[in-house]
Amino acid sequence: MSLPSSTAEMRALDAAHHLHPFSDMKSLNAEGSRIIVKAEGVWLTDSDGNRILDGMSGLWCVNVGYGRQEIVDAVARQMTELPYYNTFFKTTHKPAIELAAKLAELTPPQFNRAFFTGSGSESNDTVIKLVRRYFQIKEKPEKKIIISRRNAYHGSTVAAGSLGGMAPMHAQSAPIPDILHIAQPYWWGEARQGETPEEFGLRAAQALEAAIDAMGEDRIAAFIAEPIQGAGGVIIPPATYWPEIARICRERDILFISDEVICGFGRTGSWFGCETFHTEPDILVMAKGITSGYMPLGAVMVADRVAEVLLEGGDFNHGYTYSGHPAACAAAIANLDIMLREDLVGHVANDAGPYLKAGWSALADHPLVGEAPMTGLIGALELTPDKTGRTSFADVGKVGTLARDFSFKNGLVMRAVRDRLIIAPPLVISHGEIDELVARARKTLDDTYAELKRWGWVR
Ligand code: PXG
Repeated sequence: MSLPSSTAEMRALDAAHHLHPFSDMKSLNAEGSRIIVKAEGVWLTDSDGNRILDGMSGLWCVNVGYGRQEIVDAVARQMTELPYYNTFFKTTHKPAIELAAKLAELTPPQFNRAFFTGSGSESNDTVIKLVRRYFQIKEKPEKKIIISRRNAYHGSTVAAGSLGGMAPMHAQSAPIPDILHIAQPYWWGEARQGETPEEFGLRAAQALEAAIDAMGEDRIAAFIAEPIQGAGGVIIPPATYWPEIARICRERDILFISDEVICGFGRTGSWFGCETFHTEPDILVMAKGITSGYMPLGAVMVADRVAEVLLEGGDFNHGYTYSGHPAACAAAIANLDIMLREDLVGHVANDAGPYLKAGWSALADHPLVGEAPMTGLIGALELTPDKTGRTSFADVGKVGTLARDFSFKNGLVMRAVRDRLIIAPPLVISHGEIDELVARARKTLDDTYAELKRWGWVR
């Protein structure tokens, strides 16, 4: 069959045959999916010709923006020369060699070796095996528990979903053993009455120390965290959190894994989120921005002190058909060349980031907004019925969804997590586009507020 051209017919075909990720398919099919047909810069076009500002960089990944012919050409050249070869059985190829060396240059100095995967989930599955293998080789096989955090997102495979702290995922697929979840540093949602962000940040970090003591340091292999929890709602920790975590990781015999799938590649105004927050990880988890989403690719970077042990340990029995896929590596190389040439990290740190933050912070004066945090080009708006009291709406998630739908109508993609609106636009966003984004976000807040008044949910 060939694809019909009308939106209605395409929607019907999608509803009949396509199962979407993380979706209630019955209600989605009744409503019909939005069909995106093309994109350029920060702008999406749907099948009805609407232009929508992509405030989410696709799914937190299109860092260099859409329409980069240079990446397309690099992939096409690689596909012509060598579309596929594996990196098992004593072979390698030029794109994998070049990308691994490039990542060693761009990451903090302790990182010199990359293991390639096809996604962030595969990267985190790799990490679980890798840290357990590390302690096996060190003859401490009982050190295998990995500490993570509630509401963390580390992917969707059985193991990565277990590592994550998403209760609705665990409810549908029980987590694998030997993973422990501690508190998240979410001041708005979880601080005690009267507790300052600084006090709360310290308390949340010390939950790591308490967990290590409770389980016994001889059983803990690692702590994994996103520098800023993305899918959990853009939870930017209080300033006291990361220094205290860094102290604990330094003092204890555990590995620290920074999941940079969202925060990596410029998002927070440094190459990696760990640099923005001054932590010293042993392992970096990557995907998304590594290719700006043009091709699927993930990577795990291993610090020298870990790699040196692994290199002495014989076979590491792990790998994927598409580990270091040549076309995906070619996309990553071209993408990183663009980021370097255009100094997109500097652009986020010194120009687009501060400019968006100024406009975004001003939204905190809106009666619906409790807080409006932003670091680099990743931010959130906490929606609340009472901005003085850190209170939540009774039916959590309903207002967030309402606001997200208004946002789409207003030509801006924002995501809603519970009643928190989040954005992470392409790093190339211009001042004019930022003005447009902030204006559309404010209109979305006004529309949502007016509707909530009609419902009698706000005064
Ligand atoms: N780690 C982090 C921090 C992520 O955000 C993954 C790992 C897994 O990556 P893959 O490539 O396997 O999807 C992610 C992915 C959302 C959303 O709704 C977020 C992600 C994926 C899908 C949806 O915000 N993050």
